[in-house]
Amino acid sequence: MTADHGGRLQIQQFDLPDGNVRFDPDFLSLGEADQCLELLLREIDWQQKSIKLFGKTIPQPRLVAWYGDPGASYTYSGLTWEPLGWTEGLRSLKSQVEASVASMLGQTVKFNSVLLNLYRDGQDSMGWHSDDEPELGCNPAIASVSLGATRRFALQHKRHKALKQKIDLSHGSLLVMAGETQHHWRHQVAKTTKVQEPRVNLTFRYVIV
Ligand SMILES: O=C(O)CCC(=O)C(=O)O
Ligand SMILES: [Mn+2]
Repeated sequence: MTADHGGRLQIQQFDLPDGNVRFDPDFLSLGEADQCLELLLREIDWQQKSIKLFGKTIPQPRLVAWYGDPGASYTYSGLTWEPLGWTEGLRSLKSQVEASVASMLGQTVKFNSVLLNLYRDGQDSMGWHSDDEPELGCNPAIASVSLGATRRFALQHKRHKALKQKIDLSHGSLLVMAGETQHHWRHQVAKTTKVQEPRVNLTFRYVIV
């Protein structure tokens, strides 16, 4: 990654076969990111849900919340979420994300919902998966904003398992996955003993209603 003339780090585009993944480490300024994190920790209705895995009910290793337009419900791991209404902060972040994603991908993008994850410390995690639920449509653009502790995001090609990419998702960064990425790649945020601080991640999505 190199700095451009404004001292700003450039948007990174990863050379992933069958995928389209871009990363802007400077999406939010430090002040904006700090303010946003503080607001979300305070005002989001964080919940710990349980999921069924191999017949056992276990609590998810993180707190979650789902916000969006009325009717933008979402089902994953056997859980169906009805959205809470947009807060002022989430609505304004959504507009900022839509504008950045449009310039990164060179196409208009609209989101109608956001999944929020709160990783309380390094022991909270998200296992391997693709964002390939039917309500996201065929080639969804997913925009992921990270706040707080830096956590490592790992991508692995589904068929060619030696193909991998690691991206450290830092405070105020924006990661975009588009095109066929969800068909061919899975991703995770693994546990780590190195992180003690919380991290909030928001994935803006368009669900077909
Ligand atoms: O926390 C992250 O960076 C990943 C979140 C994610 O993959 C998801 O919400 O589907
Ligand atoms: Mn995901």
